[in-house]
Parts: sequence; C-alpha cells; structure tokens
Amino acid sequence: MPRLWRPELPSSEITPEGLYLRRREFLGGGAAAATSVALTLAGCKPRATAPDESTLLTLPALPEVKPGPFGTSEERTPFKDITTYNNFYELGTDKSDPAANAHRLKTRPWTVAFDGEIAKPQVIDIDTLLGRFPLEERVYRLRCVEAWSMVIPWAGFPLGPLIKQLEPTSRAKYVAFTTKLAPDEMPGQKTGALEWPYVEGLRLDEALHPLTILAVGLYGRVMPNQDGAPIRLVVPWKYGFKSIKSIVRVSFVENQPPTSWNRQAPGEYGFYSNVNPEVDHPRWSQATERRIGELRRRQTLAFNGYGKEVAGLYAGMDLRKQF
Ligand SMILES: Nc1nc2c(c(=O)[nH]1)N[C@H]1C(S)=C(S)[C@@H](COP(=O)(O)O)O[C@H]1N2
Ligand SMILES: [Mo]
Repeated sequence: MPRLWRPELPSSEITPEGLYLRRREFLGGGAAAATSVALTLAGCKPRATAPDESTLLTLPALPEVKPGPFGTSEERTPFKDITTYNNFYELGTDKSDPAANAHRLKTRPWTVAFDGEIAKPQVIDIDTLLGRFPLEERVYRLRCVEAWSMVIPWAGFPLGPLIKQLEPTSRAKYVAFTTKLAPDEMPGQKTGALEWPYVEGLRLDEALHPLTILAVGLYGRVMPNQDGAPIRLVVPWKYGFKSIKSIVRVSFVENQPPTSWNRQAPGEYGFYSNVNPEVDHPRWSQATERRIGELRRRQTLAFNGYGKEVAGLYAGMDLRKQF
C-alpha cells in the first residue's frame, strides 16, 4: 500500500474536533462540551505560546486506519490537549513549548536506520516503511512519570512484525532507539536539559510484545511534530518517557542500552519504568494520577492497566529493585 501520506479528504472536511465529537456521539456520550469546561477549570497551563488551533487542522488525515486490538473505551483526551500539553525536551521543557516550536522540526526527508544484531540491517525511508504495514488505531492510556495521564487514539503498527522482518540474531537481547539530532531544528538540543540525542531502550521481548507499537499519527491524522513525528514508539504499560519520539535509529544489541532519563537521574528513573503505583518516585507518590481534563485524581493501575497482557514478561523479577 503506497501513497499513505496522501490525505484521504481535504483537511477542511474532517476536523479532529469533528472526529472527536462524532466518536463521542457514537459511544453515546453527550458530554463533549462539559469536557472542555472541565479542562478550563482543571487549571491546565495557560497556552499563550501554543499555535492557533487552525494550524493543527491542516494536518492531513491518514487513510485506512483500522481499529486495532487492546483499545480502551475510556473517554479520549481532546486533540487540543494531546497536541498542546507535551513533553518533548528537544522542543523546550515547558508543556507548551513543543507545540510552539514544532514547526522547526523537519520530518521529510526522513529515514530510520535498523542495525546491530540483525541479519538484515537497512536504512528505510519513512514512506517506504509506512507502505509495509497496515495502520491500526490503538486507543491507549499514556501515564506520564509526572503523575498525569491521557487517553490517546494512536495510529500505527505493531513493532513485532517489523522486528521479525529484520531477523534478529541470537545475540540480540535489547533494542536501542535514538531520536533525531538536529540542534538547528530543535532548540532544546542547544541546551543541557538532557544529554542529546535522546535515547531509549526495551528488552527484545518487550519490543516484540503485541502492545508495543510504532505510531505515525493520532486521531486519524498524521503525527503532529510535537507528539514525535514522523514516527515514535508507544509502550503503554511503561511511563511516558519510554515512548521515544522522532526516531531515526533502531539498534539491536546484546547489553542493556543507556536510556536518557536513567542517565540523567539513575536513582529516579530505572531502565524498566513499568507503571507501578506501589513504587513511589523518590520525590512524589505514583499511587494516583490526574487525567488531563479531570478534577479528581484516579488510582494508578499496575502496568497502567495492561497487567493481564504484560505481567508475565516480568515473572520472577523484583519490580521494586528493577524499577
Ligand atoms: N525524544 C523525546 N522523546 C520523548 C520525550 C522527550 O523529551 N524527547 N519525552 C517523553 C515523555 S516524558 C513523555 S510523557 C512522552 C509524552 O508524549 P506526548 O507529548 O505525545 O504526550 O514522550 C516521551 N518521549
Ligand atoms: Mo513523561
């Protein structure tokens, strides 16, 4: 399936809000207006520096995004919050910075290098890669380590089948991911906020798990730059920082790779970083979270609610020590 990036409809005909409202109607919800009132009351950061929403409406729709497995039926976080309340330190450390600086990031041409312990190392153009896999919608909870959460309808494809095409060798035990390094496009990379480029990693079995996806869009649209265009990882049972954005390299390695937040503060962020309400962050509790748009706090669920699917990956491990 080539031509995935050609909009199916002119973007004027199908707005994310329209999508959101229609889906709400479909689900029998009538509370969309109440939701935006709650958002204001919830004291979300002022978004003075965020672009006008009409900018976001220009994102092309992705054709042929079929519903995928594991979806939650919880209310989706509005498009506006998903695209204006972000963590993407390359584009600034305030939640509103990524949206304000998003236009600087060039997402074409874009290639992703696959290398290391695989039989078929290769550099794949993003549009070629997209043509290889049918897109699915995966509505996942995202639980940030800062104790807020969202529900995001990602569009993407599972990482597992791609890994199988690359044919990992018997020495491949971990997968290491790297974000684009381009300080002229990402002003945060001219600061010392983190060591650049941002890097993340998974154990090979975590990367192969059917919940793990590479996402290329959300709400049926091409990925907004601030959310990690053109391609980002989504690992829904782990804290949000494991879901590395704007990936240019995927390396298969024998030893546990370094990860950005573990390197920054090893006592606070471990390699695994599975969502665990029983293991507090040294500076705050992880027992509850604030769903963006809501006033009351929710209990945080073990593995972010995906325990049935993933707890078996960690059988026999002490998750207090291997946090
Ligand atoms: N390259 C890169 N990826 C990143 C980050 C980042 O700063 N740089 N932030 C992480 C954090 S802390 C979170 S919570 C999620 C946020 O994703 P979102 O902004 O799309 O909601 O992205 C993660 N991926
Ligand atoms: Mo985060």
